[in-house]
Amino acid sequence: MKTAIITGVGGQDGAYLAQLLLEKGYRVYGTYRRTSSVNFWRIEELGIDKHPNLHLVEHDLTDMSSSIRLMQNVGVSEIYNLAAQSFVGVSFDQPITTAEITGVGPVNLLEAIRIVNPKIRYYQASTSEMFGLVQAVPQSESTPFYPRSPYGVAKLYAHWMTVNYRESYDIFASSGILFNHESPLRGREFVTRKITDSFAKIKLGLLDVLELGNLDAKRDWGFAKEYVEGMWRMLQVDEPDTYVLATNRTETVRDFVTLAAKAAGFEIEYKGKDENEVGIDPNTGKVLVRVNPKFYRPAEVDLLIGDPAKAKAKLGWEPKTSLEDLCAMMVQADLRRNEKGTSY
Ligand code: NDP
Ligand code: GDR
Repeated sequence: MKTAIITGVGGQDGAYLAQLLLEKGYRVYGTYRRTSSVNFWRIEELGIDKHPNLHLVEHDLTDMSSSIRLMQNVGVSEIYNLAAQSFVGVSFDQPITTAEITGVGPVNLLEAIRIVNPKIRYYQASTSEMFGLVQAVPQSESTPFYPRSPYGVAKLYAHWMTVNYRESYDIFASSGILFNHESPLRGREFVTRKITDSFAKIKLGLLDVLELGNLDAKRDWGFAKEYVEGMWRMLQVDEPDTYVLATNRTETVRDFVTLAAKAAGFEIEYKGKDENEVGIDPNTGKVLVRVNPKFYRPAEVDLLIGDPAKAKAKLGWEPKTSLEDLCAMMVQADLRRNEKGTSY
């Protein structure tokens, strides 16, 4: 039986990856950090929280001794490092915490692998945020990096350390540069889930208006469940490498708002510009969406669109779910949860 560690099993990707590895017959050690009220709603929604092969263990990415003990206690062949301070917006307010968790945290794991067992295969959750200010499109493995947030800078450090441990110590360390991927399990602070949850609430009379920041930002959004399959494939091939996972389609935040409104049964028309822009339901004249500059970031990543050709050629990985279907799936899940009064 293969054994894997997933750091950040309580997060969106951690939950889907745990489900995938359990289906493949793995024994999975999923790590979470101690907080005053630990919450496993995602693995509960997936129905895997009581799976006999899923073991939940406390571990903090910033504590290297905790990483060494984790690997000593568990005979493991693969580690998927998904834990991070992953919210770009917060990274501007907490740049040092973000550097410690998202930047240095992965090096704690890489060092622990070097010390405990250099044969362990390592996956690093890298990000399209490393591309930042547009240098070329579509972005691929060879596009130059220019991160635009403390989060992007921290991830870029971890990415290069992963490449360096691969080249310096012959460790099987792969880096997946994943573009935005969403799902009903996405955290509510991220824009897609904020939008789908808010339209569900507006529909049910639980919210008046949705306030957002920059509607012009363009993102390449895929379905998270398909992206974790790509992570797994990266550790099954003969050689460690770096791969982009993306859909090669980009849309604005405004486009996603329109799709979500439609999925919730609203029409929407936009009026005004920049911070005065509003989205109005033409049938009722009601303002459904309003721009609030408090959600703007000090620096923005304007355009992301990824080229997943290498992943397709070398891993046989391809995205399948359209943005329309993904958005509708998220709106339906949020309608169900809000009707039951159980929305996380
Ligand atoms: P989430 O924010 O949903 O999950 C991150 C997890 O990391 C949470 O369970 C969080 O726990 C945990 N965590 C945070 N800090 C620590 C710490 N110090 N020690 C241990 N665990 C910690 O992220 P996603 O699932 O969306 O993303 C997974 C990874 O992929 C992240 O590294 C993210 O940066 C990266 N990524 C994500 C993309 C996306 O579009 N989703 C795209 C590209 C990269 P807690 O709940 O306690 O905060
Ligand atoms: P991102 O995702 O920063 O791309 O990082 P997020 O959903 O937070 O923002 C996407 C875009 O939407 C704009 N935006 C808003 N964003 C939020 N969160 N809230 C708002 O109200 C709002 N209004 C407009 C943002 O300015 C941005 O342009 C995600 C995370 O999952 C990272 O961990 C991951 O690495 C990248 O995707 C790829």
